[in-house]
Amino acid sequence: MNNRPKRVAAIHDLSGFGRCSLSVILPTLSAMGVQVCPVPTAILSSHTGGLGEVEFRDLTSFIVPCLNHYKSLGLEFECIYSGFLGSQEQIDHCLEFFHTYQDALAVVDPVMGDHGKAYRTYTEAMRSRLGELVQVADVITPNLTEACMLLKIPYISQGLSRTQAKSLLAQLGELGPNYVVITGVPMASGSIANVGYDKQNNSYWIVPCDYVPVSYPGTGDIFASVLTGGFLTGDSLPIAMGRATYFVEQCIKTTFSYSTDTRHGVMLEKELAVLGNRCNIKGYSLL
Ligand code: PXL
Repeated sequence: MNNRPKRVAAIHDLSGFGRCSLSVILPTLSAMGVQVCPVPTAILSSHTGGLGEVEFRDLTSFIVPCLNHYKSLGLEFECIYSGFLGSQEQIDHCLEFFHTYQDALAVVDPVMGDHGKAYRTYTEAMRSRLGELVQVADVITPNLTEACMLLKIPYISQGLSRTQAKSLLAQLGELGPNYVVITGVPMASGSIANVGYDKQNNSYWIVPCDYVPVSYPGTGDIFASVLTGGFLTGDSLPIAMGRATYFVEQCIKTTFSYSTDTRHGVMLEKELAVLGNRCNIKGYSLL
């Protein structure tokens, strides 16, 4: 019997300042007892959300040689998890990773934008090719902006009915993945919720979030990481969603109480221990 921790290859950027991407993915998954092998797509001095001129080094030429090294070692991965990409070719390189490890859980966080707008470095060509990654994914975790981009529909700025939310989830499921979670969805009832779809079991789920009047970078990365860690340690979809929602909410509420500059991200350091308690799960219900 092999009882080693589950192993994830995490193909994301490394942003030095601002608490996003690999800077938060590594500690989050490690705290959940999952081994993370970072495959950096780019190195940045900070995230691109309003911190001025960012130093950016593209690592496109690194990804395939890194994969080849792992293949030569005969390394096994239980999950391949992709996120922020630095160039269009990196989509092909991620596809190579997913094709090499066919049995691994394929998690694609289709990082492209937020609040109805694309991130600065995401070109139109990159956005249109991201669908190829979604096709091979088992799990996708777009926010509402990214969900609309993937479906090639205008950003929905008014609250969604339950029927509309289900329809978006089902349409995203038709693109390929078995599990779809859309984060930060404003509902017509006035609440903000994370909504999910398990295609195989034809079940739709909703986890309402407590409203906090601020937004921090990196919370999508933390959410997707806790969701992934949950799946790898035996959670069902609604339990993984409840766990990820609870943890991100704790991070946001703690950080908000300090009135810090939102561009600095959430105080993950203060909350990581919470992940060790497997009972911390936000309530979920059928959508
Ligand atoms: O959290 C998403 C993300 C990842 N990587 C970089 C970013 C952002 C969001 O702003 O700028 C470099």
